[in-house]
Formats: sequence, structure tokens, C-alpha cells
Amino acid sequence: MTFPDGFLWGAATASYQVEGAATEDGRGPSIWDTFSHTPGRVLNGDTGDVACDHYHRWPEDLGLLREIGVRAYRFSFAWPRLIPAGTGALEPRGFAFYDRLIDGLLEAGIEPVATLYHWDLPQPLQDAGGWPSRSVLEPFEAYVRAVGEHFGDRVKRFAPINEPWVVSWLGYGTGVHAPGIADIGQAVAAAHHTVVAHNRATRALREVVPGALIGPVLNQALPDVDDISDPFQQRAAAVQDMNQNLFWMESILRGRYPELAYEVYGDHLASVVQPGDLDVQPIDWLGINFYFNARIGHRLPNPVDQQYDIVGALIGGVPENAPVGPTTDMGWPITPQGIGDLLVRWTREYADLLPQMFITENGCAYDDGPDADGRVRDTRRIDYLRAHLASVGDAIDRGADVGGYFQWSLLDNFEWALGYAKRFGLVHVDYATQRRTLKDSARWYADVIARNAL
Ligand code: IFM
Repeated sequence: MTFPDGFLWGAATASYQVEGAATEDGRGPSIWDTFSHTPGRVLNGDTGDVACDHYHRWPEDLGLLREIGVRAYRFSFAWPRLIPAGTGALEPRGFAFYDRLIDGLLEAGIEPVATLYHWDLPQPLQDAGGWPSRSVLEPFEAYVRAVGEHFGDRVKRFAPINEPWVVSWLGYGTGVHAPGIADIGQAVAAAHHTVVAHNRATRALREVVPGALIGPVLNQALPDVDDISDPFQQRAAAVQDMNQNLFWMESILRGRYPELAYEVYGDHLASVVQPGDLDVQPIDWLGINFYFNARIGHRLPNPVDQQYDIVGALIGGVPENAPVGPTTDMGWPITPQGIGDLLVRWTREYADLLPQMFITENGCAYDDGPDADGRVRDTRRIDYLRAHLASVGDAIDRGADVGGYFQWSLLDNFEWALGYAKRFGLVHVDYATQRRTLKDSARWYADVIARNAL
């Protein structure tokens, strides 16, 4: 299976998950610093204080990217490194760090693909209300503008917000992510404000970055139930689809929320939408992060991951659907057909409104470490990636316009509420020594990239 010419092969990371250097060079505190330092919030008390020490070791990590042969690297700017208090003074040492990284990437012929917000909200902005409050909007726009003005001569491809569903529903709905609030009203308000912030960021970037290519990055999952003719299962599937997929697809592409959102969220939604909030800002690409189909009722082993509790809270319980098939270390089902089905679904449902799609994240956690000979034989990751890439290729054959694929993640890193316990990397990180080891999957991926084919 050969991929289209110019297919953008990449790998991804995010600031808080890899950088470390949490208090260095003027970086301010983010909600994840506060959350991870609060006992009981993150498994084993892990924090991102050091993480992969990428802040200091980025030249080595750039070497790894070169070795794998990626054409693009998706990273995120840490807002609290650039504007430590969230608003006001810029921190030149933060800008200098990303200057070095970006210049290094460009010298290596690797395109920088930048996320503006991958969950590290400056703490003062949470103290002022966070994403459930409109007070976050002006500071976000000012931050985006500052980033665009400084880096826009070298970075063209931007994603304003990574996974707005996670920001709102795990941060404010179930509270398993920072800032740890469990309140449906706040989650709905936060969800709406991610849409408004996305729109404003898109407009601001267009103004300050000539030739900017801007796209949302949405974590999507198709609902999966045993019996779609059963009304309860049908309802659960429709609510999951609205809650996770259509809320952002409809608002960003069509400038409206699904009727079902108003029905299910009621006044929580109606009371926060203001005139102009949903005015469509044209996007250049759609980023999809895909890990698994949403098998409603499947209890995940990680308490942090009970996303179906959200559907249950919204409709009063979820139907039982027994788990099917193998899972990764996250307990996530392995459903490679889902990634292709999503790409084909949007191609059909949004037709001319749909820009080119990119898989901006796909990957799996498996706890494989170096064998006695030092080699990391992560064959399960290779199987997972191969199956998902085959499904992407199949979707392209079925008419989907897909411009690239980013593996999550370049490095094993801080997996949020699960700390360092889950390893998603193509590269193994020994956290005690910070030694990096390319896994077999990295070599396999390098070969796929070199051949532009599976
Ligand atoms: O580690 C995360 C990443 O930050 C966002 N997408 C999903 C990944 C795996 O859980």
C-alpha cells in the first residue's frame, strides 16, 4: 500500500508531557503543575517537573526525529513559558527556547507543526475562572497573536487547541484532569469557550501570519454498541457522538451546534452562547486524533478514563456492552477500522465543507523495555500502527483526502493522570538516567516513511 506523494509523516509530543524544566527561565505555573503536585491526583504522585527533560535534551531528540526520518514534528508551545502569568509580560527566554527548537527543525528539513494549547493553562487564568469563563478568551487571543507574530516567519501550520473535548470534559466534567473540577455546567461552558477561542485564534493567526495553515485537532471516536436498533443503545450512541464528535465538527465547520446538544445540555449551553461566537472561520485542515472506537459501556481499567460516565450522567446510565477483543495497556480497545471509517464518514457528511484531513495523533501504550541485549522489541506497537495505517490507506482508496499522519508519541512521556506508568513512545525513555532507546517500532516506522508505503 503506497501513500500519496508528499504525504506528511510525523511524530508528536506536547510541552508539559516532555519538557520538564518546570520552574526554569521564568516559566510560570500551569494548572498541570498545581494538579500534579496535589496528592492523589496523579498516579504515583508523578509530576511533569522533569518529564523527559526535553527542554535541555532537545538536540538529542531532534537527532531521533532525523533518525526516524519524519518530515514534520508536532509539538506544543507552553503558554506559561511564553507569558508566565497568562497575560501581560512576555518571557524572552521562553521564546528563545522555541526559536532554537524551530530553527533546529528547519535546518534538519523537518516541518514544525505547532499546537498553541495542549492543556497547560497558566494557573492565574484558572484562578480567574478558567475555560468555563469568558475571561480566558482575550488572554488566549493575545497569546496566540504574540506567538504568530514571533514565530510566523518560520512556522506555518498551527493548531489552536489540542482535543477540546478532553480540555472541557475531563478537566471540568469528570475532574480527572487538571484543574480537577467535576461539574457538567462548567464542562459545557468550557466546551463552548474552546470553540470561541478556536475561532478567535484562527482569525488572529490569519491576520499576523501570511500563509498560515490552521486547523483544529479533535480527538474523535465512533460510537460502538451491540444493538443499534435498541432505543436506549441508540440514544447512548447519539449522545456520545454529539458530546465528543459533532459538537466541534458542526460548530467549527457549520457555525452551529447540533440540536441534540441544546436538548441534552439545556440552559448550560443556551446561556453561554453569545451573538457572533459561532461565526465560521474557514480552516485549512482538520486534525483527527484517533485511538479507539467508543465502545459504550466498556469499563476501562483506569479510573481516569471512565468517559462513558459522561454519557451516563447526561442520559441517566449507559447500556451494558461487553468488552470485545484485545486492548492496549490503557485498556483501550483496538479498533483500527474506526480510523478509516471516521475519515470516510466526514468525507461523506461534510463533502465540500471539509478541508484536507490529517491524523494528528495515533498510537498505543505498551510497557516494553530494553531486553538484555538493549533492544526494545515492541511488536505489539508495530501491529497496532500497521493496522491503523492500513485503515487510513483504505480510507484514502475510498475517497478520503488525507494529507499526513503523526504518530503519538516520539518519546515515552508524562501520560497525564497516569503519570509515567503508560508508555506511548517510539523511543523508550529510562526516566532515572534520561537514556533514550529507539524501539523496534521506530525502525519499522522509519522504513514506512522511507518507502512512503506499508
Ligand atoms: O498523551 C495524550 C495526548 O496528550 C493527547 N492525546 C492522547 C494521548 C494519549 O492519551
